[in-house]
Amino acid sequence: MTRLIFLGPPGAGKGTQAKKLAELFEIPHISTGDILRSNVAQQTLLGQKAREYMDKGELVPDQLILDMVGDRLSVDDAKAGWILDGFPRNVAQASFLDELLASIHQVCQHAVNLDVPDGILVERLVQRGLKEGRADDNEQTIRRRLEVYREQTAPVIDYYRDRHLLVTVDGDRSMSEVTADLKKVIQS
Ligand code: B4P
Repeated sequence: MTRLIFLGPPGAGKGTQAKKLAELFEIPHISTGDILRSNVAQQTLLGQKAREYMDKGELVPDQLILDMVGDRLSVDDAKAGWILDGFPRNVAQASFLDELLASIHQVCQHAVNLDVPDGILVERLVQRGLKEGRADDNEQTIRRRLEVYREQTAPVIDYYRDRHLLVTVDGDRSMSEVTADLKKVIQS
């Protein structure tokens, strides 16, 4: 069964690839960033609280994220598999996920690390900011998101390496080349 975690810095292509693969394998694409942005757009209480962190490029506090993920993984469609995109983003979230999966008798197949050099990441996100007007895609916030990634999210890579679940894929290639490699990972 396909149950994947997508790791990698902001702009590495997690959202782009997770969407494509979830469609191909007919499983839900669970993006904590998308869920948060939809809460911000609908001005829910969660959205109002999350927005101040997102706009600064900081992680939204764990207590707001963990229930959100627990609720989403308990929806019926997630029984057929899932791709988690943007979660876990720190070691506390990773260990929460371990406990959650054990409690619902599921295991993760792989944690995929999409590897892309910093210069390319900034370029991609600045371009998206110009095109889509996302509030956190301006250069100052992008630099902070990269710092937060190095401080808090990069240790999650070691967490999954230690558990022999880590697969690293070169994300600095065309979208279709990256997709082809990820398909191989899923089918391995
Ligand atoms: P996310 O929504 O997860 O955003 P992201 O890390 O910037 O990556 P995204 O998936 O959008 O970009 P992608 O790489 O696909 O997080 C946003 C914010 O939400 C965080 O800063 C945080 O505040 C909060 N948050 C989310 N999850 C959280 C959690 N678990 N805990 C706490 N806070 C959380 O693509 C980027 C661009 O590159 C696109 O324009 C795309 O078209 C382009 N691109 C992709 N692949 C390419 C390729 N191969 N070649 C050229 N361009 C490519």
